[in-house]
Amino acid sequence: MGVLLRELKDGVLTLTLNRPEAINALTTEMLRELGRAFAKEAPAPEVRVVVLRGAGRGFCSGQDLREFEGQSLSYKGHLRNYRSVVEGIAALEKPVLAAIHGAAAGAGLSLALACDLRVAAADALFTTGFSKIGLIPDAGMNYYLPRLVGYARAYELAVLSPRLKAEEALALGLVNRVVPVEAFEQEVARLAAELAQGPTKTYGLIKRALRHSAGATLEEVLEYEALLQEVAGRTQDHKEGVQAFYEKRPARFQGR
Ligand code: T3D
Repeated sequence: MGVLLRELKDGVLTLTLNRPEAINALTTEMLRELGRAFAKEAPAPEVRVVVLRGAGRGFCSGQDLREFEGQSLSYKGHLRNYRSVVEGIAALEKPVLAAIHGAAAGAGLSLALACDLRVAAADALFTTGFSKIGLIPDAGMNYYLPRLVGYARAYELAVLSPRLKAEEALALGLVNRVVPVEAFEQEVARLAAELAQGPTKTYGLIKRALRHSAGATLEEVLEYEALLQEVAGRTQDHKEGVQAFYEKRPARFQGR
């Protein structure tokens, strides 16, 4: 079996990091496969949501610290592999859901933060980890962490690198929801199915609008949202949503 498992079912592409013996520590091979999956496989029309998760007892322990043992590493070159994944997630106009159980550490946490939504099992454990080995956060954590939790908390998490339990991560806004361990699989499947049956094209436009707002003025946001609404307002799903409202029934979205 490969280091990245893929399963496509009912519009849900599940990508599973598969090195459970090292809590799915990330290798170059794994990152390249992930980059390819987000750039080449996830954009296919039959995919309507992507779930990123880990095999075995955790989500991801970050960069495999044994991969470059004894070598002098070019970080600039090495981090390009992370960049492709993080940019791939951001560019994908579909929801990307991180399903986190067990540990999410270092660049594993960075990847989870780069996703659009995070569901955590009650046994999840979060740590930035980088400073514990004398590194600064990377793989996009410097972008996402302060945006999610604010500067002071991001600084504290990056510098002191505490181990946070799932409920603490929820209180900080690092994850969207925490689910009991025994209900985790079911809740991930339920949420993924809900997203896969949604107005996919519109979800993509929502992602674009929200991401654009991070670096824009109010005037630019108002301008851009009007532009995107021109597109959303012409989708089949908008028509269907309004029709379903008139007919007092649930909408049947086709994702276009
Ligand atoms: O250098 C660069 O490439 C630059 C890029 C850096 C990006 C980063 O991600 S830096 C941060 C790297 N990650 C870490 O520092 C986290 C290291 N791991 C841990 O702190 C803990 O393992 C966990 C909190 C994730 C889980 O703890 P626990 O007690 O549940 O498991 P464990 O016993 O520590 O680990 C189980 C096995 O996984 C163990 O292997 P063994 O002894 O059974 O053969 C352990 O060595 C291995 N493992 C865990 N994390 C990594 C790893 N192997 C390689 N790389 C890892 N990151």
